[in-house]
Amino acid sequence: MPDGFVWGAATAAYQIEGAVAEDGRGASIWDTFTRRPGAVADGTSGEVACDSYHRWRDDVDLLEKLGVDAYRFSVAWPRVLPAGHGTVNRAGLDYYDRLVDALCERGIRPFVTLYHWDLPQALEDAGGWRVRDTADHFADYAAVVAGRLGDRVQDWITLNEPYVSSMVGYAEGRHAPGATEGHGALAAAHHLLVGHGGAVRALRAARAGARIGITLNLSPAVPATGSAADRAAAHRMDLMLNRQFTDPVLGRTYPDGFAELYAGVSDLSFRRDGDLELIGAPLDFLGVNYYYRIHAADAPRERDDPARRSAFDIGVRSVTREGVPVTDLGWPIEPHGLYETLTGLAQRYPDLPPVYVTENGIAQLRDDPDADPERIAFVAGHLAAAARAAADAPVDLRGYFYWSLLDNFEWARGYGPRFGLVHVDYPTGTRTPRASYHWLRERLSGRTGNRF
Ligand code: GBH
Repeated sequence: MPDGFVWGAATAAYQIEGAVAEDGRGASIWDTFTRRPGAVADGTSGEVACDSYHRWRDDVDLLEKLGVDAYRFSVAWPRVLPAGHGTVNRAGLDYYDRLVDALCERGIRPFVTLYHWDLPQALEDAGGWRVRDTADHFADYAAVVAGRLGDRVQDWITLNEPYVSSMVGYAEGRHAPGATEGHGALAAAHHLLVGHGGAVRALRAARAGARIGITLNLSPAVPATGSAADRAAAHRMDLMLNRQFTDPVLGRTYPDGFAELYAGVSDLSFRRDGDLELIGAPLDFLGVNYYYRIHAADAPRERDDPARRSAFDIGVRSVTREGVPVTDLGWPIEPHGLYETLTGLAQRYPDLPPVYVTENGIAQLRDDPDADPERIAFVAGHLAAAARAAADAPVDLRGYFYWSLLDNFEWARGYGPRFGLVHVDYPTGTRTPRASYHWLRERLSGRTGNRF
């Protein structure tokens, strides 16, 4: 990788912090959702998680010894604004202030994600992302965080994976807030993007030198067979998963065929004049989270009546292809999908900003700090694919963040899946670096002059 390439590791607040009722933090939709019976596979929550709210010094030590240039973490909105807007909770900001200081002291560049799915419950009670007010509150929250951390933080990520916050949370119902809506979920997706645009504007106003991006989870949707029906299914999946987000953000346009896909489900009346200018304002970088390709097969819709359909009900089934290796979670391992994602972006969007891979990683189910040979091959394979994409296409690839520094709370799947370079023993909080951590440390230790 070129000089100046940023090597990092990533986490998210609700997945690692714990301390959900400490120092004035308000409730988030994940505190509520995890109490719903059956919502989380093992019945757990982020109540304690990795206890990083108390053990953050250990995390910073691990990052420093790893030798990374950067750490991507998220700020919990309900720690900063317990009701989502209004009164600022200084104690919540103090936590991130200390963390940022410690990172800067060690020469580790903070990449701050402002929203990694933990919406204040009070805002959900007022309509959540279905309503435009939430987008306005998000922009105000961004300004508050920038006001406190912006003298040391330059790199900001507004949203993590608005696809997941909207479509998995409000349409599929597998994530908080656990709704299965049509129009409401599409409105949520749109308002997330409006919130992104508002936050970009607020951050630029607050900090002249800010570098601002958004992180999208992108998966090439490839037809399971050559049939016309499967090809059409892959196209529908691409619209819902990728282009609903990339077209407005990178192309200042709504995707062709989107209104037809959701005819009868939603009239898209939440779109307003001026939204695309706001959403599509120039960015300093795009964050790409890549995990897998989707092999899409045509499938019957769950509901015949579009008025009763969830926005997830688009008549597509994800299938596993014979001969494609999978992770312990059943996710296909296809580094070439990252190549396709990056080159595809460059092809479709002539003004593509610099790109960071802000997440890429592999989970194992075994609770064993000594087992992770697959992780090294996974990372090496995806790095090679990303480098090939940057060589073959106009992709200005600036960095790679492994997901995750630590084993952590994997949302609806609880604590079973372990993505960490570092094993966490949850009962004691003990952190043990895995072989892949040592492998990466050795690779990074050979470099010179890459620190900021
Ligand atoms: C990321 O999402 C998240 O940003 C991060 O918080 C998370 O820990 C990490 O991935 C690992 O999952 O459950 O097999 O039905 C990645 C996008 C979208 C991937 C939903 C999993 C469900 C597939 N995710 N998808 S499955």
